[in-house]
Amino acid sequence: MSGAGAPTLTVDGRGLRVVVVAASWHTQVMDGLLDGARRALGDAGVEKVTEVRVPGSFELPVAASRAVAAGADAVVSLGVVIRGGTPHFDYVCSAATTGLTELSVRTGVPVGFGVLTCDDEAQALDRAGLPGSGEDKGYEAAQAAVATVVAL
Ligand code: DLZ
Repeated sequence: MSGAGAPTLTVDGRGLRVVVVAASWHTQVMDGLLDGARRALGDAGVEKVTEVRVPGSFELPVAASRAVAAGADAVVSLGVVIRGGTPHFDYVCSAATTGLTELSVRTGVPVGFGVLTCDDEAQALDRAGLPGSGEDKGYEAAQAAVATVVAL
C-alpha cells in the first residue's frame, strides 16, 4: 500500500480462488494494473487465479457478479476511467463504484477496487505500477482483496 497512513500488509492467500475482472480502455495503464495484481497474488501464494476481460469499467460489476456466483473467494476489479469533456466520466465511475460496492456488501465477498478515476493519462500512468510510476494500484487492490478474505 502507498500514501500517507497506508498499512503494510502480509497476506497468505494459499487455497483461495481469486478472479481478476479487468476493463480494456487505456491499454498501457491497464497492462500495468494487471501486472501489479498478478504480482500481488503471486506474493500471497494464490494459485487459482482467473482473469476476465470486459470492454469498459461500466461492465466490471456484472463480470464481478458472475465471478461471485461461480464461487470466487475474492474478486479484484481493475479499470481506468479518464475524465473527458462530457458527464460520461461521472456515470461510468459511479456505475462501477456503486455496482462493485453493492455486490461486495450484499454477498460478503471482498472486491478489491483497482479502478483509477483520473483527470488525465499522466495521473493514471503515475498509479499504474509501471517503471517510473509513483504508485501500484493493481498490486494494492489485489493485496487488499486477499487480506480482507483472510481477515473475515
Ligand atoms: C465510453 C467510455 C469512455 C468515454 N471512457 C471510458 C474510460 O475512460 N474507461 C473505461 O473503462 N471505459 C470507458 N468507456 C466505456 C464504458 O465503460 C462502457 O464500456 C461503454 O459505455 C459500453 O457499455
